[in-house]
Amino acid sequence: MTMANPTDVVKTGLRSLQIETPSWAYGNSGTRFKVFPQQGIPRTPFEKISDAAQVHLYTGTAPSVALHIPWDRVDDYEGLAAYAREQGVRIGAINSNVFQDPDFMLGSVTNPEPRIRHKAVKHLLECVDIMDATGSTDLKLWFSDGLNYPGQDDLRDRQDRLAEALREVYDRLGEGQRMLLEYKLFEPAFYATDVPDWGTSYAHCVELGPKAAVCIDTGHHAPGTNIEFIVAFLLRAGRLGAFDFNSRFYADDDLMVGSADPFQLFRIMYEIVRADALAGGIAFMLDQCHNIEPKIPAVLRSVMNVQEATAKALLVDRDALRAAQRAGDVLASNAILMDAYNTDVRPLLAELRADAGLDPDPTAAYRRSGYAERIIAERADGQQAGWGA
Ligand code: PSV
Ligand code: MN
Ligand code: MN
Repeated sequence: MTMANPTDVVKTGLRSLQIETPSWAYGNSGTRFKVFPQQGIPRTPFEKISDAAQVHLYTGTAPSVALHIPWDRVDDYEGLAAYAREQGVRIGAINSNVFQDPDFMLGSVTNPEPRIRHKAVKHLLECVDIMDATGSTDLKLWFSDGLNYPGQDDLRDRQDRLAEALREVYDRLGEGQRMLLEYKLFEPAFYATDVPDWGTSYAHCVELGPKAAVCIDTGHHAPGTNIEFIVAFLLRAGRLGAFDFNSRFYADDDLMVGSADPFQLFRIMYEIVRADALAGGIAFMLDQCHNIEPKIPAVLRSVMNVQEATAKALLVDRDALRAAQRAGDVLASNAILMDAYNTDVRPLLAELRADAGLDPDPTAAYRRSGYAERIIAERADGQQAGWGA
């Protein structure tokens, strides 16, 4: 039997890869110390979509944009979805926000007070209404709920309240709609978080039913966590629903994916390729904020970083690897993986873009287009929309 041409394997795989960009990546953002305002920042959700469309225009790989409610609240969601289509993209996951209203200081869906829990669930149900209006299939849930001090509240009761709230929202999901439950080890709660790890998320998803799946945010783990193990486990269990890609040096840094540890990103993408899951219902999203770098070029870079890691993962000679693994040949197995990782895939990606009628260098093409200058001039007045609004 002849082996398929590796270049064809990579190109076919990459053509099926789609990366969703987040509306909040295009707005001003910062740390708890400072938000650095930039020029040309979108003033409305429509302008965020227009910026996201630029990323798709030059990469051909980012056809959807995630919304965050209430940051992206509009009167007419059907109109927003129609505008997205006109721009050549679509609305992706609807991200809920039950972490900024002061009522949620002691928790949202796990709050000891029923009135507050009801308010949180009402917001989540509103997000499903927005999915109906926009045609989005994914509801993304991240809860900041947790405790700062031992004894502050009952750990087990909070799990019961969480399960009850999730059930109410899950039962409201329509045909083809999913719930993606994100976990995070710590922050803003420091002693205990109500959904701290993939195991907790997974257990709730299994209890809920097949429309619930885990979202892995790559920045939400303890240092040194083997994320590709989590990926492999959840894929095997059929419960990996989505990624929130970003990079971290310390905690939830939300830096450009593939910038801090490209090797980790390769290892993650290898598990995806190994499971033939590149085009199989996993939402590959970015969850990033570009505080000190220009937004659209940073998102372009991020999309290209995921493409490069995926190309390298697709280059792994899986037959040879399996044979070496079965033979117990430790060094050969490792070498096969590293050979793929150490390949310069940039020429191949340039070729792939040229095949698709795109500029081989998306960043240069974007720079030449004059879009950046145009939005700086057009958006000189008005308030920026978005982050923390
Ligand atoms: C907070 O940690 C967070 O970064 C989560 O990762 C969410 O996905 C994101 O905010 C948007 O709500
Ligand atoms: Mn996230
Ligand atoms: Mn985060």
